[in-house]
Amino acid sequence: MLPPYRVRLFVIAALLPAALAAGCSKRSPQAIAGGHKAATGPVTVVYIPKNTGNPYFDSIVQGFKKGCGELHDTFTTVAPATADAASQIPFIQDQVQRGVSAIAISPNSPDAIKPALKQAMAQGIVVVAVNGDMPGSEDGREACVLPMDFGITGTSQLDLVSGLIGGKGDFAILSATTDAPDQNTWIASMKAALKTPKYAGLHLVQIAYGNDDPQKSLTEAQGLLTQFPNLKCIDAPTSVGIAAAAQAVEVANAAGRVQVTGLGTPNQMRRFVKDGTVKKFALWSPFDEGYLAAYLIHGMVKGAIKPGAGVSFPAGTLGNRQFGAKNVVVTGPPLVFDASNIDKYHF
Ligand code: RAM
Repeated sequence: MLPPYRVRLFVIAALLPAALAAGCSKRSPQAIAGGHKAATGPVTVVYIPKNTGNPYFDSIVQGFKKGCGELHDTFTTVAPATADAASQIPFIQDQVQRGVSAIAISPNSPDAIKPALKQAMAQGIVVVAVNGDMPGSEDGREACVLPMDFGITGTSQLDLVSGLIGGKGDFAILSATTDAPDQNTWIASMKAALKTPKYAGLHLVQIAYGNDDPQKSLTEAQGLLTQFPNLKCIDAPTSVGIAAAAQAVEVANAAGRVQVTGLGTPNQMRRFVKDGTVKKFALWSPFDEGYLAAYLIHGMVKGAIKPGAGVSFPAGTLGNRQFGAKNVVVTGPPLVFDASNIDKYHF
């Protein structure tokens, strides 16, 4: 008979390998501190959009589902109810606990989520930013999928505004949250371009923030209409904001006097284009972003894709894609929608 403490030791020793194995398989396969090596088991991918209830992100989710389905990877999506700076942190931490192979995220605030993402990477989890990058915090993700070259998004927005109001007049921007990295990149480039002779006739009177919340965006848009009687255009580079701005203009009977443009989904904007409230706006395919990200992530988890400028990789039906600077891959192309083509698009 073994003394009781020996029995305890024996039991611990006997159970230890199984417990360790269970712990390892819960984690990203073959996780190693500060990096990851090729996984051989099933790939589990989670996508964390900015918030729930935004049809734009639903399209990205559909793209992920298609890509992950083709690759036989397991896909799930979770998101906070609001797009606040810190709202994604508990969701990231939860997924680290779950031991997923990869976290794809559309960041609400690079600064706020970077520490949690770094913890994920330290566990061997692949982290990819999707739809918005982490400017200045690129060490919080390994790669990034963007829908277009963000260096020209701002000026293409100004071109839309300028074209709609004859190059002259007051306009306002209705953005999402104050922290949103994509929005802030575009706003900064718009401000810089406004100092150049090409846009000298345009006068930016206000930047309002609707937090990608339909009701707040509507209230902000209505505020702009009352506060600036000479306003010629609202540019909302957010799918939530542009729909709210169009609604505000429609309700105020201001169509024609105040133009609305920006980035929106054809499904949400169709009725405003049909009734003449909105003449033109832009977007890309959010579905393709999710689809491309699924292929990129699968290759990274399996060790077949090592991000680096100039490296190219196969992305299913999208063909080969290539990393640019800072491990960014662009899906594209940007599209401009108006009454002549909107019925061709259903997302
Ligand atoms: C909104 C989000 C997103 C932006 C799109 C166009 O849903 O703010 O970040 O890229 O619109």
